[in-house]
Amino acid sequence: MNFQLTEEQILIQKTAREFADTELAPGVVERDDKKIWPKEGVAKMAALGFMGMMTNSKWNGEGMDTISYTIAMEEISRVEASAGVVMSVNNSLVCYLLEKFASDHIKEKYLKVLASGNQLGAFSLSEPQSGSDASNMKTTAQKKGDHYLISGIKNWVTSGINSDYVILFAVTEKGVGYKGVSCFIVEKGYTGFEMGKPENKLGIRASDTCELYFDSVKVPAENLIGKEGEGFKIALATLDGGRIGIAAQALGIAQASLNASVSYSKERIQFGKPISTHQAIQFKIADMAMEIEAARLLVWQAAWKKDQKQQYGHFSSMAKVFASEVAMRASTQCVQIHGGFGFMRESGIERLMRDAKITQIYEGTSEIQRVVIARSIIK
Ligand code: COS
Repeated sequence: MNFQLTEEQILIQKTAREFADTELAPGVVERDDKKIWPKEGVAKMAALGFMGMMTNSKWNGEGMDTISYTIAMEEISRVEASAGVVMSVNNSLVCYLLEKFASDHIKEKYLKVLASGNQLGAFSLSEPQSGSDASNMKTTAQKKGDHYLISGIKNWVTSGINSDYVILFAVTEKGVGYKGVSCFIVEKGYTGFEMGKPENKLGIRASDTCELYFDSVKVPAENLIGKEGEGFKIALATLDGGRIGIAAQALGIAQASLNASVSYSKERIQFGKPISTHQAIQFKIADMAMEIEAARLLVWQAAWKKDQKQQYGHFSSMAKVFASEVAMRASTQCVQIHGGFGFMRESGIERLMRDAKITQIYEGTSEIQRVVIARSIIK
């Protein structure tokens, strides 16, 4: 067993850390407050190769391992979780899915521009009535010769507004449950495809989330990914990897909470001495540090198992549920340590707590992760 990062992984960590601190940190509180999409940050992440990190260089990706991806995700999300989720969706829900399941024609046409970060992808599974019960969708895709006609509504789509292409799941055969779900790639310009208004969210406010409306949208049959009826398994297999990215995002938020808590507690004087010398604060910091180390090991283990091509689905669920709960606890304690100052918008501290919350919800709630974990154990 070797806990040492490789030279390449250390370089990625350094690059992502410096980039986040110098390029993302300025304006992060304002972007959150005013819901300003991190356009320049995303463009620079693309230039650094962060938008298609695990995709093979044949398809314009960087061909890196999943551990490198989690390291970069942690560093980006430590500073701006909104930029982190844009990166995460493009890497692990869009590029990964296309590389693993799509035809070479689709890879040539879409994956190359997505993995290079020149264009951006979104992943659209949930609907108003189907979140955790994901196969219970109503969006339909009817085959008509050389194309499909797609109709329905999708919601909570991250990057729904700023993306160029959307991975879309729709029912091609009714009455057969998950076996009737198929996967497509859909272009923004297609007639009948409209976006809703940006949602007003608790956290990750600089990222965009919206509903998508499909009114008899004509999608070429060649845009089907995999075979008809394989869509649900494609979605779940993709989410197995996506959840590692969200776990790494949660880890970044937790680490930011610890860093801020340590530096503030050394400066803040109460009862004649820095609050870091009070045991009440020390115990909070000790708990945060301990839990973050444990979360990081779970995240890296899940990533390692994926790279080793071992069964990793329930390990990614463990990493996500644990890291997201650690992020929630650490960010709440961080606000507590900062007291009244931490409760103020301009402090940038309460943002950590608001951003942490979504990591317990998207790409499968903590409850769903526990279902996945329990099923893998009680077989
Ligand atoms: N990868 C590939 N296939 C998988 C899989 C995975 N990780 N997990 C399950 N499957 C397969 C099953 O083996 C089954 O196929 P067979 O009948 O051939 O064996 C099929 O998929 C259906 O599985 P299952 O019966 O377990 O489906 P359920 O409806 O019970 O759903 C959960 C399972 C709840 C785990 C799933 O619906 C889920 O993850 N929901 C959350 C969705 C989500 O994350 N939404 C967020 C949207 S993205 S922001």
